Amino acid sequence: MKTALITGITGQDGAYLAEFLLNKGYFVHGIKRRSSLFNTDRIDHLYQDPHDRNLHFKLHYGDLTDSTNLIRIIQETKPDEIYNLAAQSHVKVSFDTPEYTANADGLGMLRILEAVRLLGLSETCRIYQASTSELYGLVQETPQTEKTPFYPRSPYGVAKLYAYWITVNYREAYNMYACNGILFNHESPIRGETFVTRKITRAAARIALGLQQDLYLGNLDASRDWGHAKDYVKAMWLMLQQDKPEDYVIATGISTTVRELARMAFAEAGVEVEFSGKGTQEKGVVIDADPEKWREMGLEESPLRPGQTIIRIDDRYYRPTEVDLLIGDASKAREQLGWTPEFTLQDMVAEMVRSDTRLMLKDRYLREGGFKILNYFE
Ligand code: NDP
Ligand code: GDR
Repeated sequence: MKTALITGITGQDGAYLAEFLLNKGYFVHGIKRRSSLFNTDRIDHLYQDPHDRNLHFKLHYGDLTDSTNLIRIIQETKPDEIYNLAAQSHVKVSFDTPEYTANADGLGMLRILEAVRLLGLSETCRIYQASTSELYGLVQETPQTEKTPFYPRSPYGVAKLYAYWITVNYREAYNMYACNGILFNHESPIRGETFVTRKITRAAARIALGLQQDLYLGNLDASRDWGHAKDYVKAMWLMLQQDKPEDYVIATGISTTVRELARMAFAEAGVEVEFSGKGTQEKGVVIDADPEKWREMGLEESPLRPGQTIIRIDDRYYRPTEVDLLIGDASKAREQLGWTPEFTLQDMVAEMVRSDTRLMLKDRYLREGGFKILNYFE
């Protein structure tokens, strides 16, 4: 049985990858951070009692900023494969916490590589680094490939640039099997709520149900190559199953603006939106609401009226330096790994809106049934 160690197992990709590897018969170890509230929602369905004789899944407390703890976990678990997914992964937040982001996202990978090397596991342990299309930053060429020059535009991107190069350096210096997956944006119903896709699908569900009045966004002109996390974790695994370690771009090859994504998500929730105005004055206004959709949601009539403004701009969501356009060319992954995405953006947005609508309906039923959200101080 192969053994994998996943850092960042409580995150979106960690959860999908853990499930994927368990289905392939791996023993999966994961590193989770200690927090004052439970942070394992995304992997609770995979949890196994440590006393289970057929144990395949085990969590360890740890942090990428703590090398002694990483050394201990790697020594104890002796993994065949390490997937380094842990990171302070929010680009905007990295401008507020640049030093921490550099420590976790940049030096974190160095700590893992050094631990593997010092423990004498270089020949048996294969390592994946979660690199990112944010490395490209300021547009140099499109579509972006493994050969496109990097020009990161945020503390997050710069930290990930260090992790990218230290992975390449350890591969060349010590002959380690270490790969960078340069993954473009990928999303899912379990995406963090402050990333723009999930922020929009969640708001579309809430606004269509009358639980929220409006949605504030930042730069609607930014364009991203959005795929589905389920497709992308498969590519991570494929990269570690090759004869030679290499770096690969993983992307769909289609780029869509935030504005268009918002239009798609609201349409999935049965609300037709039209945008007008420029810059921070731009607005998304309701044109129509689909009666079939609002009846499906158990509403007698839509809470929305044509002409109502439901999307507004708040410049607090703008970044000091923006990445305007990402569009990836995954030809190398297609040819060498045999990887192609199965989900379209439309499929994914529909899945996310459906999932958020179910979550919001639950919320509404609880309120209507007189059950309040638990308030510790009441
Ligand atoms: P998430 O933000 O959903 O998950 C990040 C994970 O890292 C969480 O488990 C988080 O723990 C953990 N983590 C954060 N800081 C530390 C730390 N100091 N020590 C240990 N664990 C830590 O990210 P995704 O799943 O979306 O992304 C996975 C990786 O892929 C990240 O490295 C990200 O930068 C990278 N990436 C993501 C892309 C995307 O579009 N999703 C695209 C390209 C790269 P907790 O749950 O406690 O917060
Ligand atoms: P990104 O994802 O920065 O590409 O990083 P995010 O969803 O945060 O932003 C995408 C684009 O949308 C614009 N935007 C907004 N973004 C957020 N979060 N909130 C808003 O209200 C908003 N309005 C407009 C942003 O300016 C940006 O242009 C993600 C992360 O998962 C990284 O970890 C990963 O490396 C990259 O994708 C690839």
